[in-house]
Amino acid sequence: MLTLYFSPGSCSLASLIALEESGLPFDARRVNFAEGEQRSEAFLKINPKGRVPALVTEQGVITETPAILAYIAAMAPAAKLAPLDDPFEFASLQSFNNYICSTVHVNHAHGRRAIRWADDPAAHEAMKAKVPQTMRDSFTLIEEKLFAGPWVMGERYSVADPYLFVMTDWLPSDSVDPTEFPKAAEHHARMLERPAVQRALAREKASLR
Ligand SMILES: N[C@@H](CCC(=O)N[C@@H](CS)C(=O)NCC(=O)O)C(=O)O
Repeated sequence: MLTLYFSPGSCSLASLIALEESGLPFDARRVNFAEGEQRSEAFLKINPKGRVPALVTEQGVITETPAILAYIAAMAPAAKLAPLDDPFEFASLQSFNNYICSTVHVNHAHGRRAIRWADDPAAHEAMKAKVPQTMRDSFTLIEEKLFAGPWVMGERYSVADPYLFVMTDWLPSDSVDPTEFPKAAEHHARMLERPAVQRALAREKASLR
């Protein structure tokens, strides 16, 4: 049985949606950020990075969203969540997901976690002030060059879609209006209609009760 450690509203939602799409049996456990549980001794034994998502498998723990998403797709080939049999297409999917992980998510983190990169409060403010621009730059690239449509990779839905969904979901909190990016905004609305997305959001909500 797989166990996903997650926190509502965080990037772990992409992995939660992918698990819901996959049909794999899994358990989901909330890590309570408000209480700093991600830095607790017990959680650091699961993920020494002190972050979610972390996916516990029978072989060990997987961290980093692109790795978790690729693993879920590979473990559930019938769900067709990745082009597993085409090396170029698979690398293209990984390229998109790694861009989100290394750049888009990091842009966003500069607004909330600037303390990771500097000690000077003025530097924190400067990093925060830059977030709308860096998010806009990334979404312009996605909208104009990376998003094939109707799904991220084209005709076939893949694990890139929940990942983009989460980033689009964050835009208002980064002071960016998602409607500036019509393809991403329409994709976000279409994602909300998927039963797997609704189940993942319901799980997040239930975990807060
Ligand atoms: N590169 C990692 C980033 C994971 C990450 O930064 N997760 C955030 C939530 S979106 C987190 O756990 N933050 C807790 C903290 O910084 O204390 C991934 O893509 O999985």
